[in-house]
Amino acid sequence: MQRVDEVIRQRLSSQVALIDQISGYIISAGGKRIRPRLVLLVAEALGYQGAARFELAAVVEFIHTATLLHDDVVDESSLRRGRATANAAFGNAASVLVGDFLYSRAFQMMVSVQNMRVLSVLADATNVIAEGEVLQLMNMHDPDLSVDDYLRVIRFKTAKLFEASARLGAVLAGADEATEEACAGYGRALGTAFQLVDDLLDYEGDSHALGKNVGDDLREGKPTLPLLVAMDRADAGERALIRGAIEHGATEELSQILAIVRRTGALDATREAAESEAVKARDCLGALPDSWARDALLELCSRSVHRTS
Ligand code: GRG
Repeated sequence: MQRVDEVIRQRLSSQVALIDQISGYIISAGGKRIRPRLVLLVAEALGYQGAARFELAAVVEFIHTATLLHDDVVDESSLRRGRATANAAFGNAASVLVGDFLYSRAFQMMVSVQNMRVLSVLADATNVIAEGEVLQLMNMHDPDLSVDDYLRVIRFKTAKLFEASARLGAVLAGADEATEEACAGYGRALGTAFQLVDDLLDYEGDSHALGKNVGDDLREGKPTLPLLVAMDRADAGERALIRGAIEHGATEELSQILAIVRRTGALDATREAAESEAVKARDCLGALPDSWARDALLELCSRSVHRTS
């Protein structure tokens, strides 16, 4: 990961001062670097030791960071990684454009690996991520969203980059098709678990630990699994309250709705859904030979479900 950080630092540079400033601002705030870890661990587990793994690990972190910059503009978020979001600090236009810089820099870097499969995996992944975000936009303020449609959004917007990261490790290692698909399946299930927990933490998390504001989903009228389950289990009056909050966004009813979400066991149900995705992810790892890297991939499954940030 130190090598990945070196690549990130080198490739961030631009002659345009504002790009250096904003991309440095968001990248230096850290982040968990889970997606690059997936590239490195899968490559390691399959015996690939070449330098392209560091480049591709940095690529997925750049793509992730570009999506965060864009997402915070779309959601009008003000806190990320424990500090003011780039849009709050530098404005929407600068955030979107520096997101574009990181995204296109990622494409320059992936071309340098000179592997058509790598390009194909990343081109498909970024396209699906953008589709997921547009789907989510279309689902805003819709209290009748089905659980399947909700799951589709999180598979697209979040799980796809996890899937691509794990798949890239296998592609670099020249794995056979079945092994590559198992790695991709691992990433997809892990990413789904990760986003389910993200949506859970928006209700039960702690803003300080998370480094971002809790309650934003409800304020925005975003129908995520905790709300969908709570609506299903609540009485008629409570259901009407939640429907109204999704339709119009809620600020005053926040604590009342949180109490309903807790009482109906919707948070436990969301964690159980994440747990069952983590089990799927674990099962996929049966395709990898025993190694410390495989053990680390296994550990990521439980960490993703029990995380607080
Ligand atoms: C630029 C390809 C491209 C698309 C733009 C805005 C957008 C379309 C996509 C946004 C997708 C998105 C932000 C999904 C949420 C993913 C998520 C769970 C982010 C938080 O990830 P962590 O917790 O963050 O890994 P850290 O800070 O630890 O890196």
